[in-house]
Amino acid sequence: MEFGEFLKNESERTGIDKLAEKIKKFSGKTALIYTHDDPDGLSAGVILKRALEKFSYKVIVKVPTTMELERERLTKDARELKPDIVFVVDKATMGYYDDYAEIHPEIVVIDHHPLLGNPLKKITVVNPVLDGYKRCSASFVVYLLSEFLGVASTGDEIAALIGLKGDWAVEPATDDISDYVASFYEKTKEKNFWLVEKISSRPTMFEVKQREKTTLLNQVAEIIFALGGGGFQYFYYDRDKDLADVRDGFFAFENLEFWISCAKQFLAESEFLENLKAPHKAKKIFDFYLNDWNKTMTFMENSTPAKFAKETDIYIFLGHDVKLMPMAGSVVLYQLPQTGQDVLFIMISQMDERGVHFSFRSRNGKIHCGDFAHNLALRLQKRFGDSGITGGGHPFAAECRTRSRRDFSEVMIEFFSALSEV
Ligand SMILES: [Mn+2]
Repeated sequence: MEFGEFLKNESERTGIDKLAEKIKKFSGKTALIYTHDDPDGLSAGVILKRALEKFSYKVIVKVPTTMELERERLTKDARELKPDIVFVVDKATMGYYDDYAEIHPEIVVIDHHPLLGNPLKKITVVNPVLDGYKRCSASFVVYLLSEFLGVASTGDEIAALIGLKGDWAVEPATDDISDYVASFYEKTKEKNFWLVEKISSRPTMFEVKQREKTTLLNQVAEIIFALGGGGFQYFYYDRDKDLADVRDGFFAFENLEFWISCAKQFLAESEFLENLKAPHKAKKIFDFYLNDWNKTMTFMENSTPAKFAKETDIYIFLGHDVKLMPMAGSVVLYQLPQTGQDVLFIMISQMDERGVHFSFRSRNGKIHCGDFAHNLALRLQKRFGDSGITGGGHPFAAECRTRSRRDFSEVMIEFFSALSEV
């Protein structure tokens, strides 16, 4: 199917056509955009802001450090900022968002996560995965909207790509492209080949199954990931006073928006960094990030084979306040020796007041990571009488967190009991 036909069908199916009408109707009004602080959310926010500005909107962008939009935050902002319309982008599709209709009459959720809770009836929702899962991104959904409105440019296409990369819906370095976005990818690949062409350069967090080739798109998505808090809202203001004002993903948003407004072709990631709005600060943050990344990768070389069960080599890594743990672990997972049919990598970070964080990564999911993490959380909840301890995920990746300081030896007793039962 050609992209044009895809756009027409999907706009009808997902309600992008109706949303476009609404956007035109509100021309010249004030919009408040809440977006997620990861590369996808940031890219989606940039595309949406650019589109609304073409219709003379005054646009306010907020990049909260929380995933879901909280009632209190919306209530306060609606009162103080008096927006005419509110967009909630890449921040999950939660059933309880429907109740926010009582806080503001015009709420629009644009998302690509499966619905959690009851279907939404009182607010506007555009989410292509509501009737079945598809690998895509919020940036892609907003890009479709921008195309439908007739205001998308090359910069918006590139922003859509950054979000798709950030959410692993496209893997240009290994030619793994989600079917759902294939017609768009084919179209944009011709135009922006320099961005998705395979190169031998610094491998990124996205080079998991191979480390020989990457693309400039992968490198850019990783830079935006680092500037946006590295998935864990970690901004390096505690290490450098120059970075004192970088407290959430808004810094990354502004820098990405600035670059997208010209979207000039570049030859290396260093050149991309130089062309951001605040290149000096951005470079500092990215250097801190790379330093943490390399340190963690080095620590993880000392992972220990712990057990062989269910045809799986199980390795353990234990460290103190480990930065970027699950991301680095996803790469290390493929470097650990495999003697059986599968490898499971369990990472443990003791984080003092912030508790103990377990990350699980599996190559083939023979031992279900999500079940292990969930079971561990239940054990820890029981031992400490704390329902705030959480754990879960899918077969290949899962997390478990105590979230507050707990006796480390007791946490480990529960962990090893759970492991011994595998
Ligand atoms: Mn996303």
